[in-house]
Amino acid sequence: MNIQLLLLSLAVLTLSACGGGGGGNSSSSDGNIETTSPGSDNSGSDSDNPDVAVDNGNSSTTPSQPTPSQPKPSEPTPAEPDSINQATYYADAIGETGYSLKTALSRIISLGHIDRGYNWVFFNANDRDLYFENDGSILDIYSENPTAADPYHYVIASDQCGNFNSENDCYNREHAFPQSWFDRDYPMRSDVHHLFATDGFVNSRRSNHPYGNVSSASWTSRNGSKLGNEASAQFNGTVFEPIDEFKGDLARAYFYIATRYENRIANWQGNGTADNVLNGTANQVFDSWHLNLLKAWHQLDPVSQKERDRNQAAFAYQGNRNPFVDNPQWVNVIWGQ
Ligand SMILES: [Ca+2]
Ligand SMILES: [Ca+2]
Ligand SMILES: [Ca+2]
Repeated sequence: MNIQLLLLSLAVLTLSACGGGGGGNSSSSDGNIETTSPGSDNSGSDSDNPDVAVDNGNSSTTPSQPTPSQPKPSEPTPAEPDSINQATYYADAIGETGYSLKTALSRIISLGHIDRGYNWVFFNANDRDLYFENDGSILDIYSENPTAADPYHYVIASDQCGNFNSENDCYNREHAFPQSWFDRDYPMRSDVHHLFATDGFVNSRRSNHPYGNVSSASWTSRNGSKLGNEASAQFNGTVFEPIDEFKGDLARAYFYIATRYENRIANWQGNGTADNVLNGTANQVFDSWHLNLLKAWHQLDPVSQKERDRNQAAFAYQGNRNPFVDNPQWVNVIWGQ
């Protein structure tokens, strides 16, 4: 235990010491938002921080890059350091409830957050299938089939987008909370807690539509992710519905965004189509229809080992955690039943 705590501390110190690469300076303010050309995600901005790509590669505490078909490491599991962090990392939030808890958590997860820049390092190291096929291929929430063979697989790095015209052309990075909703600003744009490696084409179909429950699908991806009209009468518009396996993952990413960016998110309602899900407040943050949906998805799809591992890897990488992966009960403590 003590050795692992020491290693964690060293990891954070190491990240602090070499964190100069912050990518908030990219010149990619081209005005494009993710609704536009499919290839826009992989414009020049991806390669403008090569130094960041190098500096993380030799961190021994970042979950190492397993080669395909390598079994999951068995010795010090990520769950162990997690349990240490419960007592120390969240100490200042103990005793808080309601929106005061959210504010306390916001301070905690903002304090150590280092912007590592917009690059591929984290995704190629951590968005890997060690859970379903366990083959080390990209774990793509928009093409993974948890109960059967996947429709296609992506090889790390070599299958990065690239241009695409259909599914299975290449993978890029999905901003679960669309970039246009925070004006493509940093550190949100590079915050790995809401970024996921996904098929480029499905990503472009999702566009900046809110996540929601589809009543009847106008389009369905090969793993069953759907595009169509929202089923709830509270929202009249097109939504994107991921498969059940990843609904909770995405809901908890949204609760993270609401908490980490509590001091900014009330001002985002006018950005792009953000008004579809945001209510312009710093406390509730979301419109009721969307809050109810996120809470329902959070219950439907509880925290999995994949999320715990990814949260630990994100902590090692950018220095902060998703509190709702560590403490799922805090969703109700903050936003009510
Ligand atoms: Ca898979
Ligand atoms: Ca599968
Ligand atoms: Ca899940």
